Amino acid sequence: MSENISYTEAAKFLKSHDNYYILIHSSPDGDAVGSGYGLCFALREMGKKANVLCSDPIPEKYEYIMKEYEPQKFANSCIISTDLADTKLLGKATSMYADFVELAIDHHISNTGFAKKLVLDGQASSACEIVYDILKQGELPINPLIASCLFTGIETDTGCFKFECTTPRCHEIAAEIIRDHHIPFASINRTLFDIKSLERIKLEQRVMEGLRTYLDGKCAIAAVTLSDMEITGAAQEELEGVASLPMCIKGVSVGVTIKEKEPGKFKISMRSAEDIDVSEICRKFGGGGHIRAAGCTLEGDVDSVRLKVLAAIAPVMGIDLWLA
Ligand SMILES: [Mn+2]
Repeated sequence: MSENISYTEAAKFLKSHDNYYILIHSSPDGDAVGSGYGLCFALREMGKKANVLCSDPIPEKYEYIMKEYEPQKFANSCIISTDLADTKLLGKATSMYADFVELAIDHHISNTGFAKKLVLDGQASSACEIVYDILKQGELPINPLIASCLFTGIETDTGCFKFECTTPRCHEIAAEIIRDHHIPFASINRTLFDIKSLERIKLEQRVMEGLRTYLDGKCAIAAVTLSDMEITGAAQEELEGVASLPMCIKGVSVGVTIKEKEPGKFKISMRSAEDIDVSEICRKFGGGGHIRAAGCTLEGDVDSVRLKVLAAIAPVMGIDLWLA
């Protein structure tokens, strides 16, 4: 198990080493990208060497971050992670570092304690929020580029300050960032939340067409198969946010998205609007996450996976699946 350390201890740790590899989870989202690269740029500002390692390509929309990044060459690195709850999420290309993580910075209460030291705040909206406060409390550098990175993760993990995890602190940090660093927030917002590729729009159309409600209309399930991806030409990294589509339907309190990752292997994303703890449901399938956003992996075909998921959700909602 990890030793829990404070933000100031984490800042001290970051000052005390020279070369860093920063691990983030595969299928990187805004918080993984923002916290990983934000921390990387801060370490470089401190005169350290640092690279971010991710098993998957970084989605194109984060180009405003990636255009500032070149990998550096160095040896003997100290391995740290951000936004990584479990080393199982590392993916193939970085899984060899799983047992060597010195410091994890995370906001998932489900963090498995894989790192020697852990900064964990389950109340924080995002890993970016924690990285920001570590940098602030440790008086470490924050420049407009670092601020843009950290703003990104706070925005994406709070769904633009809409989700339950949004706190006064999120708004305070956003305010500090806008006041002190003059980041181009309007253009970042448009890039993150408004602009979609034509392929993604076509994929959304297909997903919406296949969207069905169950359990008295309280549960909605959407599926994205490999053939949907092929027909529309959408790339895997363009799937971010698809998981929120089933929740758009009035009356739905659990939204499920079934994404085929490889033939017969499905990533399940669950979202809930009310007091239903979807992380509890996902844990039954070996997954985890937050109360209102969680995930797991299931094998089979779309229909059998759909049934498995429904069978797990129905009792939690107090509905008999066979009568619904
Ligand atoms: Mn996160």
